[in-house]
Amino acid sequence: MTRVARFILALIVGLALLTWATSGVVQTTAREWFERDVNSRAQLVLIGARQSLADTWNDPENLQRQLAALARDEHVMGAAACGDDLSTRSSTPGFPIEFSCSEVGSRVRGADAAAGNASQGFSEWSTVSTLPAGRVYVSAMPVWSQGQEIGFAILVQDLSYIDRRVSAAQTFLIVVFGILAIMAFGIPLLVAKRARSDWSLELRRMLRGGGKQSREFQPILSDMRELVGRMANERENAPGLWTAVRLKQTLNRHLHGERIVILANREPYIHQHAASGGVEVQHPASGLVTALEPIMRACSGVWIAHGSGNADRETVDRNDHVRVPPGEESYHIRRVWLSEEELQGYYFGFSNEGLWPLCHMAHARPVFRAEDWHQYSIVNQKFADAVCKEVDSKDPIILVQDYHFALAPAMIRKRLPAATVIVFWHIPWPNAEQMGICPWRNEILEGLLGSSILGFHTQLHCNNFLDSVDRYLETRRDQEQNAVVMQGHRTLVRPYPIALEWPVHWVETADSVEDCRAQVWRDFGLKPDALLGIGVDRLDYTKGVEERLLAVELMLERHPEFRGRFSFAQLAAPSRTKIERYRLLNETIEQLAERINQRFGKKDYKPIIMLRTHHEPPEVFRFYRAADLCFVSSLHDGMNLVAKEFVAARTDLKGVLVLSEFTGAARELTEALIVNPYDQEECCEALATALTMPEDEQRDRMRSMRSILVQFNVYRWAGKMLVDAARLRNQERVAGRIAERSSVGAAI
Ligand code: ADQ
Repeated sequence: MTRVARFILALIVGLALLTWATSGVVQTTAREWFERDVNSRAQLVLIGARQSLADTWNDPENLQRQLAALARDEHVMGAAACGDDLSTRSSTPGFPIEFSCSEVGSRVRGADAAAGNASQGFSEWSTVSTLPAGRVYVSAMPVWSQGQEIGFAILVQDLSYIDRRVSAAQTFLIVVFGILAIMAFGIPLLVAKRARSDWSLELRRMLRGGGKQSREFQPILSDMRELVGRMANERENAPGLWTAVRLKQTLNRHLHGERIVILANREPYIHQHAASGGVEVQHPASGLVTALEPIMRACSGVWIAHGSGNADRETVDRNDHVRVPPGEESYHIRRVWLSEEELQGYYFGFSNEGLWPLCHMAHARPVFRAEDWHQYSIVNQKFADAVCKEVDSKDPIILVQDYHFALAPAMIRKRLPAATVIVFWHIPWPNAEQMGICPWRNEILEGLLGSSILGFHTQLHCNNFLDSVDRYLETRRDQEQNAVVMQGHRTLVRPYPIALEWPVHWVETADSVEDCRAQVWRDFGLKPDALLGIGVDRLDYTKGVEERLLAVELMLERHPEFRGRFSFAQLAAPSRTKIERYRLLNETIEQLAERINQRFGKKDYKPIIMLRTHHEPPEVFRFYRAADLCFVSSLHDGMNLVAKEFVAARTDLKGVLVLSEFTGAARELTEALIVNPYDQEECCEALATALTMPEDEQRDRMRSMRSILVQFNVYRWAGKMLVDAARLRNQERVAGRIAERSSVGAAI
């Protein structure tokens, strides 16, 4: 029983007892009062009538009339006149026979004797008696004539009306108590209900941030805020799955629906003139785009990028905006146009012939040209200006992507000092010695230190960056926070290993594994018992494609059982073809593939299937799902998303990943066959092991790697980074307010 029910029951029992006790008292008291009243009335009546009775005592007709006059009162049942010999001289009709003159006379005389009167006369007497019709009050009084007692008169009064009145009074009392009980419960209940609803309305209004905050709510409000904050923090750090919805909710809490601004060289959708006429949309082969596009779809905002497609200008509005993804249109791209000269110096020159080989240990010598550096600076400023135009507050959150924009963070900070700039460096960061060879190393480091947060894939890359700063700049290092403080501005340096969306929508929409396999087998004329390995890359020397093909060649040499059975399909998206080193790579790869095909190929068997063209994601995923193994042999790679995509594609838990130890991915996907791509023997054996691996083992390894991808997905990656940025901005806002107040205080 609830506490309230117990309280109500106790109250009802209490009130019932009180009503019962009160009604008893009321009954007794009322009855006494009424009877006393009847007694006095009887006396008055008899005293008043005594003389007239005496005068008509011997005149029976008049005596009868006198008695009838006495009985006219509605409560008098009858009256009688009795002689001194106790005979009835006269009585009204219907006088109760129970009170005959002889009966009452003995009592009247007896009363006189009992009163100690020695005479045999009559005295006053009264009693209450019960007749079948109800209770009556009987009173008698002597009658004198000329000083002589001549008899007595009897008056019988009806008392039943008293009982009726007493019972009516009792009923009234119970009704009054009932009404009181209802009011006693009802009114407080109504008042409490009203107060509670007013209270909760007021509280809700305040929690939503409206209304005046009354003092009585302060303690509860601060408790609630603390609780809500704690719960939200727990949810953000909870081990549960990060999804697009969770990311959106987290960002809404921290960024209150603000737009996200991304600055990246590559746009996620490129408009190209199709050979058949018209315009087609292309999804570029880029790890950066693969990772960031799901974030934009989830959160919306603007992606600022170089408009590189030959139909890009035709598809933008007058602000150079185009809404994407086609059909979904959840965010927009702002295209920035670059001249040939700018593109040559900034993109092909300094970014890809300077910084790219500088940051990757792939033994390609970086080329640093002053003109390239000049264009790099100009273009960084151009993009920084575009960012400042697109933001809609003075302290926006801006995500700057990759090595193309090392100078932009400081340029943005100069124009928007309160902006929170997150830079994510998608490629490795070299050690301090290597960094030292760049003639503009200081400018690059200072440019990056304009950011609020600088993210890398691994802790090793963070350490390399911090070492470079220590070596070349005058800064202060905050060891505890892993931050660098330069001229009062702090930059946090953190690892945020990049990941894939989960589930990957290309996998969700793909055909079954069996169908993918059947399609690939049909397209390339593979025998039913054939085994297929794949490599998927932009054609870049850091990806170790040469080393990969050499390992396949060695494997076919060492393991003749795979000749005629094993084919390796290399999907190679042409990349940076304007650069000599990339053109050379194209030729080398082509020649190498030809040589292996000549050496081991037959009329109906081609060991290397070279697919040197861009493939749209559905096609790439068809290969992932069809293959027996995927070989990622990067010589140095920030993360490498191909490795993760292959694992994500294998919903059947089959297939083996052979992965270079020099990728960031190798730190997470430890159940892959990890190899040193420079070690041809090791790679050759790993390929053979992969092709003979029992299905049970394949499943165990796949299951374990997939569990990592589910948890550490791109929503978590973005969520962690953006929440860190939002917290940092909050701290800076508070610090700004404190500084403002203390400067006002000092001025006073
Ligand atoms: P990338 O060097 O571009 O990325 P990677 O991470 O492997 O390398 O991503 C390549 C992407 O392009 C994948 O999504 C893949 O499917 C796609 N792709 C590759 N070849 C393709 C082809 N032939 N046709 C079509 N699509 C193809 C940089 C860094 C990486 C880092 C990412 C993300 O160099 O180390 O993992 O950024 O931060």
